[in-house]
Amino acid sequence: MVPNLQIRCFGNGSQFTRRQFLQISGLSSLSFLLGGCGAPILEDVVGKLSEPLNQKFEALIFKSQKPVPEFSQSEIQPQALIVNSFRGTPIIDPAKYRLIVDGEVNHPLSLSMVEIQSLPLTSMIIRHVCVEGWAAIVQWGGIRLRDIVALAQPQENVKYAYFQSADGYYSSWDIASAMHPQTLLAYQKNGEPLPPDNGAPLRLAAPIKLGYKQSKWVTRITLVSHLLPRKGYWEDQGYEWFAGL
Ligand SMILES: Nc1nc2c(c(=O)[nH]1)N[C@H]1C(S)=C(S)[C@@H](COP(=O)(O)O)O[C@H]1N2
Ligand SMILES: [Mo]
Repeated sequence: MVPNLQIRCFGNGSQFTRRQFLQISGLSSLSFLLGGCGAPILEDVVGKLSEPLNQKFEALIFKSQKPVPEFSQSEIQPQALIVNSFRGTPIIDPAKYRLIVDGEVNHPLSLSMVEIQSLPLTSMIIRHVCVEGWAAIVQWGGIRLRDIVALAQPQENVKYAYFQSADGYYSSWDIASAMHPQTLLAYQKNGEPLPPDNGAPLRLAAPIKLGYKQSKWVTRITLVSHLLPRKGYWEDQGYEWFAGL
């Protein structure tokens, strides 16, 4: 199924086994799928990991990006997250939903929620901050965006990620922020399945950017080397593009 068990580590000449690489990159629980003879639904996707990531993205993943301190369970504010949607809640059939990952990548992806939910789950309790003057401590559960990006095999020159949403919303991020270990594509909120109003089936969640960068109902991620003229729904109306916290 996966013939290439060695991944060459650029730069220092050392080699990682496939299992070591998956552990380091946070994809360790995929490794059971590699040897299993059951029904590995991610067989096609996981097979792509047999190829080395390019040097730039290996550096982004291996370099320690400073994690933002998280809150405790008792600090969650279940009522504080105000639904903020510019155009209401789009109707999405989770069975038909696909997340498209394309652009300057070697392996464009089209992933179902079943596939996404078989990837390692990360949970974090962070503060969501909206420029309109409110904040909420929320627990988000989902997959690290960096794991999805790695599966798509981005080309070396990729510098930005564009996010398109089912309601017509759009935004763009610098690639370093997108690869941060606490940047998630979330499908859980406060331990429950993500409600439609909060972006189900899949939304961005991260403690490093303001609320308007955290696109709900994400349907397409496009990885590119240049920032396009349309930067984001709010960004194009004068809101700051980087919007870091
Ligand atoms: N697709 C989409 N994503 C969006 C928005 C939106 O209107 N559409 N609003 C943004 C803003 S301004 C904020 S503060 C958060 C609010 O998330 P919530 O509705 O889950 O509280 O979603 C962000 N993501
Ligand atoms: Mo917001």
